[in-house]
Amino acid sequence: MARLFFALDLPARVRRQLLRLQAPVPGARWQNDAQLHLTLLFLGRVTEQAVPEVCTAARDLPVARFDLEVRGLGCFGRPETPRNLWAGVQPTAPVVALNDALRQRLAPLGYELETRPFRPHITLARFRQRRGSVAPVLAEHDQDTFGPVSVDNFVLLESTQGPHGSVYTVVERFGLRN
Ligand code: 2AM
Repeated sequence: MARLFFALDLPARVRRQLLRLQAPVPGARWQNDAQLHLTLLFLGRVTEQAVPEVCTAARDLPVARFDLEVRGLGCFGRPETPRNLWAGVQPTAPVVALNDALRQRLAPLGYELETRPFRPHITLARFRQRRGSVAPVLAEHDQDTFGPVSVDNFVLLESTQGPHGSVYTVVERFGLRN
């Protein structure tokens, strides 16, 4: 079994800007450089035999390349007891369209896809026990911009557990239309 999800990776200069936010917040497990990404569609556990059909389904999507800006911060949960601190992207519409296109291709294969509305975000820190407040980080940085992203491809990533948290490995990279 492989734990798989589709994602956008981010240019080094954007990752560098995001990593500068790291501050000593109690309970925070900050994502490292190699862990920063934007999840497009989470599949969960997929058998090794099914990986080729997942890749086939994601090839040649009818979606054109687009430009984004990584901008703004938010959290899931209340700022005083967050689950997750994240950076946003603008505009969100092309990312939502890419999520839709992937869902249309993957749903017929029988994967149980997330039913909650898709909210594009880049997780910056996770909070194990919901004890650290991100209110000061939000107050200082929630209007910050972290740089442009020219999106001409996306990836299927496999997630495994390493000694320092999740390790993501590219299974396949998929181009978008010009
Ligand atoms: P998160 O960053 O909001 O936690 C690898 O775990 C990636 O898949 C992460 O970006 C994570 O989102 C996302 N993910 C994990 N479990 C998920 C689920 N059940 N539904 C949607 N996305 C999920």
